[in-house]
Amino acid sequence: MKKVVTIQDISCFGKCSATVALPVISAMGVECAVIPTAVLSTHTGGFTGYTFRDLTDDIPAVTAHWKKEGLRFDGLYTGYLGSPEQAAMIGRFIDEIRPSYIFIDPAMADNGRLYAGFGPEIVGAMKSLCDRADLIVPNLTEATLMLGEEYRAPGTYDKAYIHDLLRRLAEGGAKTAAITGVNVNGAQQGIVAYHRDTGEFEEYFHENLPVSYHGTGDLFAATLIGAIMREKPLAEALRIAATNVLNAIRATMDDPDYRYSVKFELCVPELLAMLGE
Ligand code: PXL
Repeated sequence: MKKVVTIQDISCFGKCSATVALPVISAMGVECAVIPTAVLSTHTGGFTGYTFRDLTDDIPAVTAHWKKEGLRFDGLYTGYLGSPEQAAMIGRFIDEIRPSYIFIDPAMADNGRLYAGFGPEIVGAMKSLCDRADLIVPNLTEATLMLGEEYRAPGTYDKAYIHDLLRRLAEGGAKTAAITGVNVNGAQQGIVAYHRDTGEFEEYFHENLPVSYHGTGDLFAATLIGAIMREKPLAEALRIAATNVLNAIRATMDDPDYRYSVKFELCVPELLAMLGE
């Protein structure tokens, strides 16, 4: 059985980050360890008055203990960080623990804006982590922030623009860069990936559902690393991850509160069927 460690926050209510990664990756037959970057009473997307406990100081201590224990991981998956300083600590985690596959979701922004609570310093910190990755999955907002570009709304760009962003992102060092939430014509949205070594692109486009829920990026990322750990080729892993998100959104569309995330729990049977189980 493969073993992943995820480094991201625990939002006690609201189904995102670690509270999605743990159940989804486990259900996919992959062990999931966790280093929490912060503990919040809820996520920051639409709630106010949430608590926030920063766990930055714990990361070096956990790293030192795990190094002493000789723990080994097939994959590292990082998401939402509690502070920009955590990026450098995760860099040291990579140096000390040497996970075989490094997957970075630079979860910091969406719809043209940084998430509440982040200042501009998070952008360079996330970029430095992305530059060490085997695979990165920024959404278009995160990709443009990391490249110092203006955000462009859906329908105001073409595929050539996305290809250019991907090439420039991968120049920093990431082996494969994928941009999520690409929407060139309104009817469809999808993911476009670029492999730096071969210069090849891969993409997966699907129906663009007319709703939006919090936490879907995290569900996509968790499913993607699960599928990669189950040795699916990237194109198939992208399809499985996107389909799992679409299924979960469809299962939630009777529930109008976008803050409560999607009912991914109802979609585990279909997810396992996509893995061939
Ligand atoms: O889904 C990304 C995310 C993760 N964790 C926290 C968040 C968000 C997005 O708003 O607030 C705490």
